[in-house]
Amino acid sequence: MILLLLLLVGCNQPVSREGENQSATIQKPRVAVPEFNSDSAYANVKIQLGFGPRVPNTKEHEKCGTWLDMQLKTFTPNIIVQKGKVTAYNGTTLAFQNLIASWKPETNNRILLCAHWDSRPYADHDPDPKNRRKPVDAANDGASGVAVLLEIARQLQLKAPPIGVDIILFDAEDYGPPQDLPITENADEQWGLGAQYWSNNPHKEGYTARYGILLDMVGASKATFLMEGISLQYAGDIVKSVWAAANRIGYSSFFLFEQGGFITDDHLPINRIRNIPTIDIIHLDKNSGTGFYPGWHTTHDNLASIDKLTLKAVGQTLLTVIYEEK
Ligand code: AHN
Ligand code: ZN
Repeated sequence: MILLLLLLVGCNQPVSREGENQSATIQKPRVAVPEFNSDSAYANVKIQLGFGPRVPNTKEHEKCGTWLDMQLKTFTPNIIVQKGKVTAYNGTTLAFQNLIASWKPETNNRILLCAHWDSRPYADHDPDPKNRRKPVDAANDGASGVAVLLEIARQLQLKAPPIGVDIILFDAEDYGPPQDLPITENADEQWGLGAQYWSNNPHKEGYTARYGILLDMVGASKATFLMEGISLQYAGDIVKSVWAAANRIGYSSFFLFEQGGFITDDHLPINRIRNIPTIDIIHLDKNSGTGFYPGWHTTHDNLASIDKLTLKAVGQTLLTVIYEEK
């Protein structure tokens, strides 16, 4: 009798039509977003720097590549290591490896997160000319983005995301010509060699994603992320929604609603060749002289420039974007 009554009550519930609840509110649905652990991200920077500069064709680079592969394997069984050769601006053949880690590989509803893991062979913007052919520790320009993505990978293993996610660690981004050489007209093609290769030869035939987010120099103290030009051109709506998420959760001092310059970075081939709208979260600073974070391509890009607060701001923003997605 009680059961019958319950059934009747159940039947009397008004049937909600699709879209009805959403139209009543502009608030995002409240979903549980995991807490990004910035101590873990910081440790990921430190371990990468422990190998030494990760310049392609060196044993430091090789060892770090092996470590990254091992780390990713602890967070998902779906790993593809894409190995190959590319030719640098000076004719040097670089052996590269792009590391691709996937969650929910079966769904087409997916997003792409990426960063480069190689270090620049030359600190060509160092204030001291003696340092300008030394390799860069690349704590910020390389290791920081990878460190944030490794912590996100750990979180993705702890709690399955609502959508498919691919994390790609690109190699051979930063082997562009030193700035004291004359600029050539194919300058765009001399950077992001690993990302160019992947864009032409994705790890799965016909691979695509709804959108992509590239992290570059996301670890320095008091970083400012301006809205980068190529990102706005190809994926303006994604820039705006990511910046809105960051501001909503309290990171307005990092994510500024201000336009920055056009940067040749790994997102360029992903946008142009792969046609995936991809944004670059990159530390731009109009007062630094180079337009980038002040230690860019100098020997000062080392562990001392890394600040956990910045890693947290970027990592928590990305987790918010991922777990609020549907
Ligand atoms: C140019 O200097 C043309 N692009 C820089 C892209 C880059 C280097 N990002 C990090 N390191
Ligand atoms: Zn660089």
